[in-house]
Amino acid sequence: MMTRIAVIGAGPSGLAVLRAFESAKAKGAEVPEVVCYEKQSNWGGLWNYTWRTGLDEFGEPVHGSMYRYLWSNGPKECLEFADYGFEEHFGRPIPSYPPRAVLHDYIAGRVEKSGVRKYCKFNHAVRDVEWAEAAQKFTVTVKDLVGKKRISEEFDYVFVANGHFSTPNVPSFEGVEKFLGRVLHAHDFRCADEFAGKHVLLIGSSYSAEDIATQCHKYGARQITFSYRTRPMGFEWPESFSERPLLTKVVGKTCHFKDGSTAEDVDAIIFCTGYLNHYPFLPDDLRLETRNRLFPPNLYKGIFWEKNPKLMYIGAQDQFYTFNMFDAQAWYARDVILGRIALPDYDAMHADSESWVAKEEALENAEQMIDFQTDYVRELIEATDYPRLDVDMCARLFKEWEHHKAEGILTYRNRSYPSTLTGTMAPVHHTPWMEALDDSLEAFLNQPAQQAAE
Ligand code: FAD
Ligand code: NA7
Repeated sequence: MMTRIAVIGAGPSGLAVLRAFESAKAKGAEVPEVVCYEKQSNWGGLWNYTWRTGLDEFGEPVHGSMYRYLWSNGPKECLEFADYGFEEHFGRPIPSYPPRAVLHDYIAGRVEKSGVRKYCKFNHAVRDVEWAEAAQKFTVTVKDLVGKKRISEEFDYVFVANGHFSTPNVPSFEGVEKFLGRVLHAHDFRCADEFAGKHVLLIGSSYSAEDIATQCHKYGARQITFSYRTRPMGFEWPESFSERPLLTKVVGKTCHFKDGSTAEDVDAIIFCTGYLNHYPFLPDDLRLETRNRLFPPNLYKGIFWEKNPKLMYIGAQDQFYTFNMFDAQAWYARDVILGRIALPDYDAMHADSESWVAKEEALENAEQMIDFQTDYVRELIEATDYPRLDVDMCARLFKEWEHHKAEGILTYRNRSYPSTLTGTMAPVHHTPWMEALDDSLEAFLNQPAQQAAE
């Protein structure tokens, strides 16, 4: 019987797996049958925007954590697919920080072109994965949400690609239950306009806090207060912003912080406290348990579940690199399945991943973290026929991006970077980010011809 592979999720990670096998097939390899189960009605993962929060039309937890007006928070040049550049997709160079719809169009364009939609079963939510040692098979049980039936099928390999920025991590704080305003997690944030004229408290000091706050400011929030657990972000914020240590209690509309200071008249509290790696369909002995980190333990090459490497995780780590790292992982895993790369035994795999974990634990700053993930991606790419990706140039651009953020948290998105594939410098966007209120694909691509050529 033909080897069968299940992929859970058709976000950028799951789609990387489909694309990897299709690429081998196009070069004449015999490839296994691949079935990709996706609980949403379309592909693109988080980039597939939904206005819904809470439960969806089928009573399933809403996957989407992205919001209106979301623009890429890193240069697109650092995530460019090595086998499908932005210039190829859009027919011309485009600016470096595209809004969500533009990136969704790019992700979809590549897979549409390679004809892999036929492998996707949309509106199918994976409920359970079981491993039978004797038969050496997985049984994957799925709910067909439209057909309203449960289906079980057998597979030789399973890819877990369900993303890990969807299930919110929500701590609690004294008095929050009596707060006289709106309380939500970043996962449920959709539209900054709601907070025009308001004083917003954001708990957390990472990407979500930074981006949701600057968005609220852009769309008219009156005042922004951040509350950090470990350290402040330290950007040069506009005057209406302040950073405070951790929230200790909420009394009415007043928030108290660890240093004894208070924020008055708070209208909304947004928990930007990150997400849980959540795999409710996996049994205890196959399930990764980790916080959000650059090298989760027990995953050989950041991919293979060491106790049963027929189960693979794509995109389970924290990410500087995204789309092209998922590709690098997918190509590597594909080559293991195709017998082109041999896995060592458990002890050797575990020793290898432990050495990465130890290196990760010694990292002290963002530049070191960028270099760490660059080395990781390089190691994967060098082992396969994934088209050449200049990871040293990616690392350089990531570091420039960090500097540009430090120079201006409201202006860094006005910057341009060269493509690592073609060397072409991205054109400057026609409107500075703070003034670009329309995030549609049409508005973004409506770049005056003369400016585009400059
Ligand atoms: P996801 O995109 O989360 O896709 C997972 C897919 O699995 C989804 O389609 C989901 O419906 C499906 N799924 C989940 N559970 C099941 C199930 N049980 N059965 C079937 N299907 C299931 N990255 C960048 O590069 N640039 C950015 O600017 C950027 N901004 C971000 C902003 C926000 C607010 C967030 C939350 C993330 C951002 N990211 C950004 C990171 C983002 O996680 C990656 O770009 C990318 O989407 C990860 O891809 P993925 O396929 O691993 O996960
Ligand atoms: P991250 O990057 O995982 O950051 C989570 C933040 O939440 C981080 O600042 C944490 O503080 C903070 N946190 C976590 N638990 C708590 C508690 N209990 N109290 C206070 N603060 C807490 O998640 P993000 O949502 O910002 O980013 C995830 C993705 O979304 C990313 O890829 C972006 O591009 C968008 P810490 O520093 O650990 O003390």
